[in-house]
Amino acid sequence: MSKILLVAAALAAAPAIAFAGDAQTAAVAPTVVEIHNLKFNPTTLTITSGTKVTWVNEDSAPHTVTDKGKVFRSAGLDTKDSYSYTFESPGEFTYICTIHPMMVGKIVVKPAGSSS
Ligand SMILES: [Cu+2]
Repeated sequence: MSKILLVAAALAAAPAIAFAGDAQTAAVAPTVVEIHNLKFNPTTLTITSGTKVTWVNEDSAPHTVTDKGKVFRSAGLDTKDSYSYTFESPGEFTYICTIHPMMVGKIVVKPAGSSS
């Protein structure tokens, strides 16, 4: 039985328990949110504080990245335009595209070094 299979089985068995302990160090969180087909991908991105997130518009339509709490806000992004924001403080940030308000995304910022 390989270690990888055991880890995968453990993760599948407990998806609600966020990466406790050493499991977190092995995973490199993506810090790019693609905007494609009128969706933010990933829709919810979990990072640690101090992480810079970059949104890239892969659609032909223009989009914005607009925090509902007004912490961050992009200009209009045309195709292939990008916008970056560095999250210094923990919290949950729900954002939308103001041009297509049904587009909703979320950034969850955990305290840095909170794994132990
Ligand atoms: Cu949009």
